[in-house]
Amino acid sequence: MIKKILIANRGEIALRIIRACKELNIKSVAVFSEVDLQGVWLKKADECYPILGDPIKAYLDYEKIVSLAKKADCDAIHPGYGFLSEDADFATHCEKNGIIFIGPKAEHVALFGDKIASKRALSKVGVPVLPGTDEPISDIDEAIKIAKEIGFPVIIKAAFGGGGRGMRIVQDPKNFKKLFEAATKEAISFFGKGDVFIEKFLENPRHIEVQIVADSFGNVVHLGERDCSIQRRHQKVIEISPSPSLNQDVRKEIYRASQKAMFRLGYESVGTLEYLVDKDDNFYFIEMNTRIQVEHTITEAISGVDLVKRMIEIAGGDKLRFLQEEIFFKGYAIEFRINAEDPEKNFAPTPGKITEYLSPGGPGIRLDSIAYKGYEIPMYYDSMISKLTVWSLDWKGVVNKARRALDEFIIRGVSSNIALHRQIVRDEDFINGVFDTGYLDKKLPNFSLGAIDDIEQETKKMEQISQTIKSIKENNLKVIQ
Ligand code: MV4
Repeated sequence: MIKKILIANRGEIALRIIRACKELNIKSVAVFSEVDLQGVWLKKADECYPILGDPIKAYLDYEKIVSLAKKADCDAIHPGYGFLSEDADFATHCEKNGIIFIGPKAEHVALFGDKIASKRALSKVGVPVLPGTDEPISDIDEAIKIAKEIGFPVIIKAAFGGGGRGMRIVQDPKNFKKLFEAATKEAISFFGKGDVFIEKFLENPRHIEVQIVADSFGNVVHLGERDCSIQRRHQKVIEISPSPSLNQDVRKEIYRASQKAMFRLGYESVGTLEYLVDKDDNFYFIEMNTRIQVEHTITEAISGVDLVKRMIEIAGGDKLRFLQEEIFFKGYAIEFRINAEDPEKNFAPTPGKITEYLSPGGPGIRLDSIAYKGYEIPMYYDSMISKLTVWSLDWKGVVNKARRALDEFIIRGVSSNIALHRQIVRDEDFINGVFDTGYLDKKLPNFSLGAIDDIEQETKKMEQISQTIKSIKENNLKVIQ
């Protein structure tokens, strides 16, 4: 049994993991960089230790982190998402030092870090993948030959890539050489490895992912899918579960294929299979995430499963406490990522002090947030400061509730993407559940994203009220009490 966990992360996910620890009666240890002293999660952890020096390197310094875990008498480390969460060397380093890495086996972290190897492994156990090369390719003439066989357009992807880096779409064979070289160069500079592969390119697919939770006894359960099509520059903005546009037969098939594949591979922990879905509802596996994801909250909302708690128990050697037959999905959930950024300045991050803060609440609202009045958002990390998860019994209901919740949400001092979210939940296509990965780029020019004058409206309303009270008093009017 795990008794004490070090959290190798910061922000809302550190807080989320601390909350899970408390509910499991596990002690939590936070580590923090020089610029994170104001972090609200530090107040909630049982112990906190600083990692001095470069704020960016702090949460990546795994020798230091494992040494702190040992000194603080922790039996496990939770990596959260980002940072060290998908670093197989880190998982191995934990193991070597007698610390449990809360995640999959190091061999699976390594396997799924390689997109070519992932595709090969999943294809072998019956999951559909897009036509393309099943090995890295470096010979340009051969690459063009294969691209012609697949048929243009094709996409060149970095094997160890992410965030859209090292990726190039090729519409015309005459641009192939130039784009192939650019992809390889970018892959080397961002990921240290230049391996690339080629794949048939799908125009504006939907991005659907399946959540898996699996224990070390071979029990594999799926927890439904998330529609992550609403993205900007490969950053997810809104995620939805279940997908409002997926056909029920296809849904069943994508679950069955995912579950079977993870069983056959002996996968353990939480994990997500990412798929592209075309207009005819054909689905193709593209990559696997071996971490707890940002958007896990919507799966928790419709399934009732606490993914972080179950992930910790599985790492401690416990059996999964439910079977597939005991899981029932209820309603719809949407997650809105609230970022401190300026949509009018090309979404540039806006670090700085939050001067006013009012959070939404009420039935069906969940907030995973580190924001508070007075908090100074540091400039060194991701701009996401809050996640608003909204749940309701049906799609129309969840959209209405989201509109209400977003209207309640006030953050001042720094600009945020709340205005963007307010526009999306009023967009007819969104309301009708019609969106794919091309949605946001298409809609952005039509949205007005300036700071909303809700402060002006509020002031006007309050002035009116005090005017009314004044005139009642002046005229000595009787009012019904
Ligand atoms: C694709 C694709 C179309 N065809 N692969 C993969 C990682 C994710 N961040 C984007 N990915 C895509 N992979 C094939 N074979 C479309 C995307 C994609 C995308 C590509 C270019 C520009 C914007 C995009 C937005 C969402 C998805």
